[in-house]
Amino acid sequence: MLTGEASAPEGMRLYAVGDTHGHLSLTRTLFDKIEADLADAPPQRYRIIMLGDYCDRGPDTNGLIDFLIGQANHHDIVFLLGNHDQRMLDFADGIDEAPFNFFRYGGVETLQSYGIEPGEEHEWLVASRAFSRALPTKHRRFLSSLKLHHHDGDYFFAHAGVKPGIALDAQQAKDLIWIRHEFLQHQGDFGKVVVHGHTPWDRVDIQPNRINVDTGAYDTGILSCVVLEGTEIRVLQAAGVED
Ligand SMILES: [Mn+2]
Repeated sequence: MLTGEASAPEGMRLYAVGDTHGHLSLTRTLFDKIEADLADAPPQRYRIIMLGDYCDRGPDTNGLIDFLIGQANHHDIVFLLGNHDQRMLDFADGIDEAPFNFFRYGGVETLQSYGIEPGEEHEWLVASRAFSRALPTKHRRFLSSLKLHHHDGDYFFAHAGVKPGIALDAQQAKDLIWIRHEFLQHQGDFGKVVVHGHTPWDRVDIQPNRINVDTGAYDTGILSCVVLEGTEIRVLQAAGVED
């Protein structure tokens, strides 16, 4: 199934939001736009799919996770797992096999948003224990509940993508949250159109077999959402500079 032919379920509008990376204010603005879009032309039903990577890099992972947990009371939302979210949870549990990667890819900002002084990389276990104590139970529960993939109609949603040649329902976790080139370079039909984030692009990238919604909010200040309804594809964006 390819874009243009692929359809959301009858009567259902889907909103898929790219990597938010601790940017609370941009995420709030985008949710305002989604709510305005819903009010403007109410669908029979709708669902919001968050494509993962809620933490790291941006200034307020703590506030963003609070906000997202709260939004689940107002909307039908599916929260997918990103590689950064998995690493955040692993760091809090002290089981990260490469803790330095947590520091080097935006984890310092995550720790600071929870009031933890990161300290030196080689003392990571101290920060890990402090983080574990500071992480609210509801945040830990949120991170532990994130899903690896989701599908609605002819669309399949995963943080990073899928491994070509493997059935969508047989994909491995590491590919769903980490894969890049092998997926991005694949030209063939995956069976459903894969909607993903993970690899920042200069715009929402609508390809025949996949749609990349990650516009690198932490770097560009642009957070994007693709709106899928019938066979139609639209884009909503929030833009701004934070802190
Ligand atoms: Mn990612």
